[in-house]
Amino acid sequence: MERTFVMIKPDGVQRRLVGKIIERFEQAGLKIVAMKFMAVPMELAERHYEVHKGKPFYEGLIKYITSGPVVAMVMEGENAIERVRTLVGTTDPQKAAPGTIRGDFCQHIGRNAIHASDGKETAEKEIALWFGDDEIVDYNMDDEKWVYE
Ligand code: IDP
Ligand code: MG
Repeated sequence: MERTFVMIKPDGVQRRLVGKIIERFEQAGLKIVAMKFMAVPMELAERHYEVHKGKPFYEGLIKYITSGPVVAMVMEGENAIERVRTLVGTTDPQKAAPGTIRGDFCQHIGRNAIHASDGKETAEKEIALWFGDDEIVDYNMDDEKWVYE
């Protein structure tokens, strides 16, 4: 089982898409193991998007992500990192496939509603950045024997 960090960005919250977005992951058989609704402190935003520092969209990105509350989550499942990225769709919603979250709900690369970790190392780093160990819940999902062979 793999874990990945997922965040519904401020536009997702403001556009009342929280329920619809979470539903996609539940439908796909992913398991929520952590979740919180929060404003993003500037320092956390800067650390989260550290790799983009210096890029032309960086300042706007930090402004965007700190502009309103977000929903931060950890999802668990087989191959969860790649699975979640597939469900989310490509960065630019104009190029995102229909059926993906960004493809179905968004129009612009600067307002793409959701973040998901892009690899094993990033997932580990982001989960530790956003959640304390005591905020991640280990539990058995009752339908697991029907979701996995
Ligand atoms: P990702 O979210 O699909 O992993 P990244 O390339 O890691 O995409 O970029 C992080 C975030 O920065 C994007 O989700 C998007 O919000 C923002 N971003 C990336 N490129 C642009 C751009 O060209 N204009 C505006 N915002 C951008
Ligand atoms: Mg990224």
